Order: sequence, then structure tokens, then C-alpha cells
Amino acid sequence: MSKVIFKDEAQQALFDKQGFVVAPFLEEHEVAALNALFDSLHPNLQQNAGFVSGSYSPDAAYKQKASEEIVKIFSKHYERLFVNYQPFGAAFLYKMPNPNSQLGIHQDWTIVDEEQYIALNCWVPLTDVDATNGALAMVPGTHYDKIKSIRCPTLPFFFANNDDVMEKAAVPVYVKAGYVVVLDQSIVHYSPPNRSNKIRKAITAGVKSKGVDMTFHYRDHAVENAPIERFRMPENFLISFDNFLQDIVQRPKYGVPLGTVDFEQKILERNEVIALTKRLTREAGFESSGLDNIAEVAAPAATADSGSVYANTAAPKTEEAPSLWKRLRKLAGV
Ligand SMILES: O=C(O)CCC(=O)C(=O)O
Repeated sequence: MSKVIFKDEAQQALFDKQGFVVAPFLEEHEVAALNALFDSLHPNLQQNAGFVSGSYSPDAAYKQKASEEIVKIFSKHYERLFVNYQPFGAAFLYKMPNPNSQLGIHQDWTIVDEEQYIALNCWVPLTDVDATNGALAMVPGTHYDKIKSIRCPTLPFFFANNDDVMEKAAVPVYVKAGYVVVLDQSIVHYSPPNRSNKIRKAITAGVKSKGVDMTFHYRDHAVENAPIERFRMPENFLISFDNFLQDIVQRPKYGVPLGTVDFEQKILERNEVIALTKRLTREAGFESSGLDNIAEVAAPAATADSGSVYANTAAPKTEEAPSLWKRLRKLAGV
């Protein structure tokens, strides 16, 4: 059992401390080739689209082709950076110029047993990213080894209802096209809207510890105190949802049930979120000045969010349901 995945010891140490690292990755001609692939696969971009992930598409052939072509180009760079690893697919992510193209603050789903193994999100912009066009921003030190979590679409985050705290604490990374931000899938992150006048293209590509099972979790949000179930999933399940928004909140159709998980996600109070985030950020080697002026008692007013997208699912019953609905819609850019 090892969570070591970087060849370079200094990079591994920095990753362990921060939960992410940044590195030069693609060559110029590869950025050009991936831009061309993006353009050929997206001939009809909707000007009013917000944030779009290729994985939302119902088109299996499109998702498969994008993933294969990206991984083909990324492979030699993975080999340079990683040890004892296994790629598990990739997708394009883009933001049209649109004030509603923010991707809300979140942690990626738990897709390996993070007690023992690691799953990475290799995020590579195909456009230079800066303060104007939706650069990725991470809350340093909020990865699994520092704060344990199980994440899936039907579970709340530990910071539920305090997204504003996390957004203020998030550190944006401004990089040239072709750099990689390697983030632990468990780290808290988001990206602000693209306020430039050009599309922002990027890629998310997955890498995990070699040979370990892919997992997914589910809790029936319509049943009070329902247990968290764990499933073993096919390697390509992240790009296999037929109807993304509906399927991710249903019990998995083709996973192998592995039983229930003894884990209760503690939802922290606002003051706890602020104190914890300040501590983790500092321990990760960053200033926590983004949180200096945040009122420790002023939680934003809770808003009812009925979630019309989910008209066919049971009405939210649990405390966290409104934020779940809101989050899903934000993540899907609707
Ligand atoms: O591309 C973006 O703006 C956000 C990507 C992200 O948050 C993710 O891949 O989890």
C-alpha cells in the first residue's frame, strides 16, 4: 500500500503538503493538436453555455474518442511525472465567455479507497489562464490526508452552506496553456466565471494508483439516516453516464455492490469551517488572508432551492438537500 505517485520526491512532498502541484506538461505542438481536436469535436458551441464538461454529454462515442485521444497525448508526460500509476480517462472542460460560467466550489467524488490509495485530477488548460477567464483555484491543505471525507453526488460536503468561506480561501493558479495542475481529487476547488471575450478550454484527466478498483458511493437522500453504499465501478464509469444529471443521483445501475460504509460526514459549523480552513491553509504554506475579514458569525441566509431539474425525484427531505440540489445544478452549469 502506498500513496506515493510522483517520481520526484520534492514534488511528492509539496503535493502531500498542499494537495496540489503545478508543472510544465505539454509541448506546444501538443497544445495545438488538442485545440484542433477540441474544435473538431465541438463544431456547434452554444454562445450562452456556461461551464461545460464533456462528461455531461449523452454521446458515448464523443466521450470515448475525446478520452482516448487525450490520454494518447498525455501518456508520455504521465510517464515522466508518475510512478505506479494508471490513467483512467479524460474529458474536455470549457467555459464560454459568460458571467454564469462559474463552477461552484466542490471536491471531486471519492473514486478510490483514499485511506490507502490516491486519485488525481490532472487539469490542463489549452488557453493561458488568468484572473479574467476562469483559472482553477484550490483551498490548500484540504485534501483527504488532512480532512477525511467521502464524496458523491448525494452526500453533502463538510463545508456545506459555507461555500463563500471556501471561495475566499481558494488560491487561483495562473498558468500558461499546456501546464498541468495536478490536484488530489479530494481537495476543495472551484473556478470563477470566464469574463474574457474568448472561450476557455481545458482538460481534466484522471490518474490513480495502479491496479486499484474504481469506486462510487450512493446514499438514498429520500430515506432518513440511509447508509452510504459503496460500489465497484467499471474503469470508464465517469464518462459512461447516459443522462448525467439524472444518473449521478440514482443508485448506480452497473456497479458491483460492496456493502455499506461506516462513515458519517460531519458538517461543520461556520466558525469551525473558518478556523479549520485558516489552519489547513497555513499548514500548507499559504497565507489565510482571504479569510481575515470574514465575519465569523455571519452565515449567508439559507435559501430554499426546490431544484426543478429533479422534478422526477423525491422532494429533498434531509437538511443538506437544498445545497445538494443547488450544487448539482451549479456543477452542471444549469
Ligand atoms: O475546468 C474548470 O473550470 C473546473 C474543473 C474542475 O473543477 C474539475 O475538473 O473538478
